[in-house]
Amino acid sequence: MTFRVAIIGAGPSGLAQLRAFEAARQAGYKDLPEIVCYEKQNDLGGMWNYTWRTGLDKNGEPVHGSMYRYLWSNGPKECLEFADYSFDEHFGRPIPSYPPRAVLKDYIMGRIEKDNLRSLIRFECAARWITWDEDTQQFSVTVTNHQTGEQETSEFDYVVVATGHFSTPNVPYFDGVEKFPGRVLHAHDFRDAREFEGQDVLLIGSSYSAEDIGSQCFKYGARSVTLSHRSKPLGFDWPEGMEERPLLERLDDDEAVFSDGTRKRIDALILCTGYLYAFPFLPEELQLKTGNCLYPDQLYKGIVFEDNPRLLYLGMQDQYFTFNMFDAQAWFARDVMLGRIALPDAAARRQHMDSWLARHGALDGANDDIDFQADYIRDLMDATDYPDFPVEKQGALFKQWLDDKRHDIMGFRNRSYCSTMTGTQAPCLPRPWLEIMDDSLQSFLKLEFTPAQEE
Ligand code: FAD
Ligand code: NA7
Repeated sequence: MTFRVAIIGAGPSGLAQLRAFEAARQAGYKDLPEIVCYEKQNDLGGMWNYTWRTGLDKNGEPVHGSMYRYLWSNGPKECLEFADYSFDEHFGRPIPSYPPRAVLKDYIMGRIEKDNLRSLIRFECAARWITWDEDTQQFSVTVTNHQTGEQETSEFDYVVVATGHFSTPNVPYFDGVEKFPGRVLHAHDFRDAREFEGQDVLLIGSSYSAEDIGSQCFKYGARSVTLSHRSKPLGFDWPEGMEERPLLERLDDDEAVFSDGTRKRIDALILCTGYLYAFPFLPEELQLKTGNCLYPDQLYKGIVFEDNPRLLYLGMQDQYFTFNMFDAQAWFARDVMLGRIALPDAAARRQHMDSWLARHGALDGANDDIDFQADYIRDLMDATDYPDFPVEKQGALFKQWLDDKRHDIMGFRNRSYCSTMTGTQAPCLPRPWLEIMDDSLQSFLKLEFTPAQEE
């Protein structure tokens, strides 16, 4: 009898799951499940589906999107390329290594449209509540269908949670914030750097969001950008007008007071303080509980939920690798659901998780992190027929990327890399990234890319 799979979310992870089953269909696999993918937005692409909205969406659902205008890929596209759908295939010619958001969204959508997978997605259907019935061995999935205004409940044998984890903001409190006269927002609600033109902006945090939103504000004309860190500074050689300070201690009217006693007048405060994992549609016993890390506990192979192996999570790791890691996970999850990969018993799964967690605990720095995530992907890939790709070479590109950033934080996006999938050397942008203000797909594709220079 056909079994049923619910996928929650049509971002890159959920789409990878759809694509994995489609690849199985095209390869002639028998006994494929009936699949329904529920997506609360009105289009696919997840984070890459830009929205100007903040707060609640038109249906009253929390806005998922944390991406902003003028966002360009923060890592080389060669490290996220799908093994079964290259950039060359999609664009028909080589493009530079750091494309803007709309270009990457176009690439993600291309693979899905090619296979006509859109029809499997139920848009504007927000997962509301999911329960597991021990007797029937099925999940009951209730969604609010905002197109009809009705709640719908259906039964499924497997649930794949692919709802991302960079959407629910972590918002710490700082003394004096309620009397601060300027704008206070979390990175989740940041949309357009031009809003801060001519302003003195303070960002809290020292990770990707602080680095990139700070750079955006600088690029689009902020008077000054100050980055305040809790643990350690980003440590880049920032251009004049950008600086790092220790943690914000309090706000004294429009002055920020830092833990070293220094002060700075500011116009706006942007909290780049990360995100919380949130699964409000799951009962507590099915919720993954973790902070942002490379190997969340409770997930065998980083995917299969410990207490209920019919529940699968995709994309829950902190991410160097993204799209092709989600693919490797989705192919593995698919083969678990198809019974092609037999799960070991609970004790063996626990032991396996413990061994990876021990290794995770011993990681020492970004290069180790990259190797760890590459090994994780290799482990998954070796278990399925996802097209083998040189993930270790992509790891080497990531290490090069780290060096490029250290060398020139405002110029690293001018660099170009060679695709490990096709061997294509990416061309360069015709002008430095810092001077290209328009990030639309149309204007990007009209740029006259220049051949990469020999090193
Ligand atoms: P998401 O893309 O977050 O998609 C989750 C989907 O689930 C969404 O469509 C959402 O609407 C849906 N959903 C959520 N709740 C429900 C519900 N209850 N019911 C139904 N549907 C639901 N990665 C890179 O590779 N390069 C980058 O340059 C890069 N930049 C980033 C910049 C920002 C600001 C952020 C926040 C992330 C960035 N990332 C980047 C990482 C990004 O998260 C991944 O590339 C990717 O989008 C993760 O895919 P996902 O499908 O796991 O999650
Ligand atoms: P991250 O990578 O989870 O980083 C969160 C940052 O916020 C990190 O530097 C934290 O400091 C800092 N933080 C968290 N809580 C606080 C408090 N209370 N006070 C001060 N600083 C705090 O999230 P990002 O948003 O940067 O990146 C997430 C994704 O978005 C990523 O994949 C990008 O591609 C885009 P810590 O270093 O822990 O001391």
